[in-house]
Amino acid sequence: MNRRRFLRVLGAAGLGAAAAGCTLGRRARGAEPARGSRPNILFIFIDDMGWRDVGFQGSRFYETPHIDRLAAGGMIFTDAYANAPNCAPTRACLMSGQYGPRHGVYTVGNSDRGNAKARRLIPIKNNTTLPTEKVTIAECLKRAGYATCHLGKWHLGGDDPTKPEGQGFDHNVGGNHAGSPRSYFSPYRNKDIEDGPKGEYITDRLSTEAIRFIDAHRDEPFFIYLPHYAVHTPLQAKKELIEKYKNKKPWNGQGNAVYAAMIESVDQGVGRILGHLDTRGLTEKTLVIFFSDNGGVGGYSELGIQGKDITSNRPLKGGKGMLAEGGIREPMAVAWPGHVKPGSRCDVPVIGIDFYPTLLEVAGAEPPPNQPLDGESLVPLITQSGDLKRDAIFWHFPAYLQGGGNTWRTTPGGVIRMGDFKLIEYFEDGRLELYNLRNDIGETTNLATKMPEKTKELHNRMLAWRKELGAPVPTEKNPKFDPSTRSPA
Ligand SMILES: [Ca+2]
Repeated sequence: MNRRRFLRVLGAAGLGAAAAGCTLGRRARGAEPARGSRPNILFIFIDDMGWRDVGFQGSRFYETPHIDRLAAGGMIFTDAYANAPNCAPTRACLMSGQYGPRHGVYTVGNSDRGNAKARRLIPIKNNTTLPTEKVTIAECLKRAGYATCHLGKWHLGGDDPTKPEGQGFDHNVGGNHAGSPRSYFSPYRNKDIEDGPKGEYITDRLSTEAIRFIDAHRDEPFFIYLPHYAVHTPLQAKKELIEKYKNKKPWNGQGNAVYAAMIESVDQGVGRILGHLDTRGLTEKTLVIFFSDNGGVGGYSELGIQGKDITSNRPLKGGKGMLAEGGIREPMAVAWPGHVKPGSRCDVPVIGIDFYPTLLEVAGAEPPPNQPLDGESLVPLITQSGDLKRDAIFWHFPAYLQGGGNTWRTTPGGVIRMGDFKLIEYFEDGRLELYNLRNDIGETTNLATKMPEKTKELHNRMLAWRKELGAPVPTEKNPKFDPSTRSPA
């Protein structure tokens, strides 16, 4: 950390601070990057969990005491982002360490979703599997001597060699091309997980599988990637937990008892796994990451988008499928005793592709030789020993995601976050939206016309990035477009 930044950080006070930085307290003892010490890695990855869906992000409806304890024991990232507003592209970026234009996984399924007559453009074709020539983070860790384990939702290919087993995972339970479980209760009707006793709950089962893997590999470094099927639809939870929330007073737009029970099952599993690491004396040797793949399903009705609100990401705007903060900002915490200071917070913008170089660094593993990595290691941030080098992070979403009827969660667009500012460009008409997230986290005031120079600065930076990556922008008009389906932009 340079002196100027250090002084700014000293003057900051956590969430809502005037300058971005990682702060609170002194640096942890022995906080140098642990190259060569090879910690175990436990990556807990929740599906569709919103920024406000856990206690440590302020929810007073959902109860997540174990996740909150994990977060309190490490660093909370307030400005952590998924690489996309939906499942598969975020996962492709996470596994490859690359932005979407390098692997072509931009969205889930087809890029031309929704009513054809309401689409002005022909979107860019989407890849639905992660190309096998990509060297995944699991492959790198495996080569470095880690035992690798995938538990839950993969969503990047269902046939050999695109399944987890073909992409670097020694062990896979439940992972294939499915984006959601046919049933949360056994029998699961999923060929990649053996059914448990009738009525077994898959979230409990995946937590148990993590504990089994820990026991089988306690004497060697392990990488457990635990992408829970929870809390994606279908909304199915254990009866006794649903009861608990039925009469609880809703808070901030959060009030769905079944969803709350699904979150509590995740939390119980986190408690069991962390308790088991304790029992085995492995807590000090394990880096734990908690993260989600896109925003919570909600925030639509207040924007006139047809879709069912399950949760609320307020004060963030919108939810899953949108380029607004509600679609991409995620709850995130990192714990690593002796390296990450308990009770620390960081408001530097970070993004899913950063985990690949982060895990390489902590594991002392080599990067793949011919695969540019677009993220930056977060080790300087989590150990409070330095800054990131980049000036901005980007999203590229050249696809349509429908709401109901002729409404859209998003039309094709691109985003840049640079410092406190965020610029969204919609490709249909070149419309630009500029927000100052530092004082307008809810993206209520578009500053594009009020701040033309700032707008131009961010737009030019995003154009340069697109050029560098060869990011395809849809320009071809859709001959089926019927203007009567759309109000003028
Ligand atoms: Ca998701």
